Amino acid sequence: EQQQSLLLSSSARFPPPQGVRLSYGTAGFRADAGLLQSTVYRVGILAALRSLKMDSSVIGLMITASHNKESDNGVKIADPSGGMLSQHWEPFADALANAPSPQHLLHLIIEFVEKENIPLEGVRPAQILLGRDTRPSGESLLEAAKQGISSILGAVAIDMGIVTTPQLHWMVRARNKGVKASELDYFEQLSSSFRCLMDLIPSGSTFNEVDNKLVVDGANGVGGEKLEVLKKMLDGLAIEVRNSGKDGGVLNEGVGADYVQKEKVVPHGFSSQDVGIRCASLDGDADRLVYFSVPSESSSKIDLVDGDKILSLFAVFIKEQLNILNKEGHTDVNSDYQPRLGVIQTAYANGASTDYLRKLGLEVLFTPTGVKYLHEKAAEYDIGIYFEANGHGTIVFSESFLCWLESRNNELSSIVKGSEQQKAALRLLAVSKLINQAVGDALSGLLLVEVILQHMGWSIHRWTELYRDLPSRQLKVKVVDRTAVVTANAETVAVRPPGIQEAINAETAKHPQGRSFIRPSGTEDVIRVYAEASTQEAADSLANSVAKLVD
Ligand code: 16G
Ligand code: ZN
Repeated sequence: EQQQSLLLSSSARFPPPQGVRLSYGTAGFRADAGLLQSTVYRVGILAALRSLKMDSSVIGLMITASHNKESDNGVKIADPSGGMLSQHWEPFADALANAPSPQHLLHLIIEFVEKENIPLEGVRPAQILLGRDTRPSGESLLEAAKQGISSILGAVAIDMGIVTTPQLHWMVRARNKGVKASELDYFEQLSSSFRCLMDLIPSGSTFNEVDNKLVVDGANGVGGEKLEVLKKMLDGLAIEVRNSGKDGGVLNEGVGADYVQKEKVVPHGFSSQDVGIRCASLDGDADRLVYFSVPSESSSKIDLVDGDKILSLFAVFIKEQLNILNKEGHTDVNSDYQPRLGVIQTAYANGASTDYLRKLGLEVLFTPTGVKYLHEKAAEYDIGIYFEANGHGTIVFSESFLCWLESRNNELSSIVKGSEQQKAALRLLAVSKLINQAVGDALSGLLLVEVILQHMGWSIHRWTELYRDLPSRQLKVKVVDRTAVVTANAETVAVRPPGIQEAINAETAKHPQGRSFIRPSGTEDVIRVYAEASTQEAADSLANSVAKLVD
């Protein structure tokens, strides 16, 4: 009774915008910030209900539009594990966001609470951690989220302030595991596991001191400012942050991982002075990371090191540690456990990366685009490494493997302390602490890249040369109804409209090493086209002819 009148009165203050239909897409709701007050308010309600449903575990609510332009904003939910909101709740999120009136909203909530058996009384209060990126609109949207949360009786909102998306996911996960979860705890975990990996670098490593410098493009967002803090806690790595947002640059404008990866040109703040230097770029909420270098003084082109190559670097390192660990030697009961290592990519992965990974003997799987699909697949392995070409990815370790690794480490240290095998075990344990287990995290990914390069003694050039990317082209085609395209097999095949896949196949067959696919975007009203082939001209021409088929 009291609950119902509270919901009615408070939702009346957040009328939904007229004539727009929002959908909880691949990465939550995203739109022009001016349209989002009511949506964020309602997601606040949803977060509180989700917490109650999950035995009052902590839920995360993040206000960000990632790499979108500054005037956009968005909101998404982190589940108790720190992962994405269960897909099974997405239709409810859509319905809530689009309910036309307070009465409709209330009705939806009552119905859903009943259907999902959500306990509203006699349980611990719902708890929600709130975070936002640096967008100016974040402040008032945060207020709307708080109002939504407090319209569920007893629900508690804890504001973490301006944080990266992965920081908030990490904090949610940590809190639910009962460990300390402040920003300082996050920084301490990253810096101490980084130090541990640095201390375990083989003494013969040929890493060149001049290679020691890293320049990072912070996209004028939250990542740069956090990295400024984190870098002071690190030894053995010199980081210069540019585009930290303090020098007047605009968020994501000519800067950031999305720009660098799509345009393949130097971001603002970088120039021919940086030839040969190892550079990295974060996106607006620091959940994507790409590397690049400037090959020559005469052009603004870059050599891009994308998510596929970061994945490959991680895979090589992890595989090396597993090999050391499994070396014949001491025969004891525990040593014959064979951890399952899986690598997860999407159709956007450059074909050359997939070939390379398979030649290393790795099991490579594909899922549709979107972190929720990749993460879920990766979690089926003892060690699952996933990356999107755009730079979002991480390594997830199973609990059972980590337990086995702990006990293996103890055994090994009682046989010969400091053996190569024990070091490999320690390295894997440190990686599991350094790399964000909840979601892709540019800051933790960056530290892992850095320590692996030092471990291998590799320059960025050596890393780039692991394999050579096939030339590729991405296009988008504006369409009236993007749902007309339906895909299957991890988006590699278009099953609708009828006949289109045959036509794509016919175009593809004209080009050596050709590959092409189309898919409806999850974030924009467009059909995306991807093509790769043995030359840039061929990739461009293939993309163009496939785009014509869509039009
Ligand atoms: C979102 C996804 C990203 C995906 C992109 C594709 C998350 C956290 N983010 O940004 O993984 O690559 O959408 O966008 O899942 P598109 O559907 O418009 O191509
Ligand atoms: Zn992002």
